[in-house]
Amino acid sequence: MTLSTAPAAAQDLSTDQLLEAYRRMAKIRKFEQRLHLENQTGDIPGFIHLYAGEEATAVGVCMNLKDTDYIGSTHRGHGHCIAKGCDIKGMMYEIFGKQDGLCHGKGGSMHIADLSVGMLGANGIVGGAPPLATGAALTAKYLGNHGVSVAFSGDGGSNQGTVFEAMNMAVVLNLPVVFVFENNGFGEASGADYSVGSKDVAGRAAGFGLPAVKVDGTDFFAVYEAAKDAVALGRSGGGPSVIEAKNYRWFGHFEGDANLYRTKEQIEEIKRDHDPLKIFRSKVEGLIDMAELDKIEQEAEQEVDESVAEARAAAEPTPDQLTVDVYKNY
Ligand SMILES: Cc1ncc(C[n+]2csc(CCOP(=O)(O)OP(=O)(O)O)c2C)c(N)n1
Repeated sequence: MTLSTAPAAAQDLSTDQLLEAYRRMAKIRKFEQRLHLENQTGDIPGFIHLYAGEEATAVGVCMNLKDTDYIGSTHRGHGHCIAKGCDIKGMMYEIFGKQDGLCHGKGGSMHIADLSVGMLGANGIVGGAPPLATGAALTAKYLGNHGVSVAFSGDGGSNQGTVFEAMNMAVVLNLPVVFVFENNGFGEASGADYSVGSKDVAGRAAGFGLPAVKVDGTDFFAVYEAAKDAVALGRSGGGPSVIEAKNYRWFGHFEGDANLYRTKEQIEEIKRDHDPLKIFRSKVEGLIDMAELDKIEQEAEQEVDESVAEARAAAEPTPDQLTVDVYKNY
């Protein structure tokens, strides 16, 4: 593919930014593939929900954000964390419940947070992110700092009352928040075509007076373009908006899910035809040397290897550390 036929966003982004986007997607993929194996050893406390297959959505959105912007995430939050800049080692320590984890081993996979990069937290409460991100957007508006926040939710999460309330309040107060719905087709084992009454997640936005777009969530460039517009709208005082990103999850709902609601062939087809990393490669052909992308994947794998080895060997929280930071001190 030549420069002239590359997606508009590929020309908008510098080579360094394109490489960074691929680096974040490759880190997510390697991190999740490795966790799939590590979980089988029984050494990871609690549940994990893997994000592999959805990389282009988190990275396409977060490449438009600064550290001072906030995101709220879901139970499937590792990809959002990595896309927003969380340290992989700090995350791996956290998932293994170690004292040097990003939340000192007390959050685990579903509660990783790092305010230093604007990550408000993964969230075990489905529909938990929209109220939090709306609150962060209210803070940004009040401070007048041009900050924007993003709420990630799934198609299942889109049915929650918390989401409706947050969208309504965001419109009423004209807040700089982007509601991103990752429609991977399932909430646990229930198809979105069953559980979303209107069958149209983005279509609900109109009922709240919100502009909305639907994008191919496996195409980094499609997501990047949509998020660029939505973030610019919020930053310039234009208010909230909605993005529905259609994507696919490669693994089960949680690690341990027997995946009985889809066939092996369907999962193979998803991996073959809807791989965000392969799609990215096809779109930057002629712009970027594929060997550079191979190298990025090797480096990501090495970083993940090291993080697992270190996390396994690291110390657990001591009993006195367990009671610190549990409640806010006023
Ligand atoms: C308030 C609440 N209700 C139900 C659950 C149980 N639960 C956990 S994940 C999930 C499905 C979420 O589906 P979706 O929002 O589509 O996200 P996905 O898992 O597909 O990423 C449900 C119902 C929960 N954690 N919180």
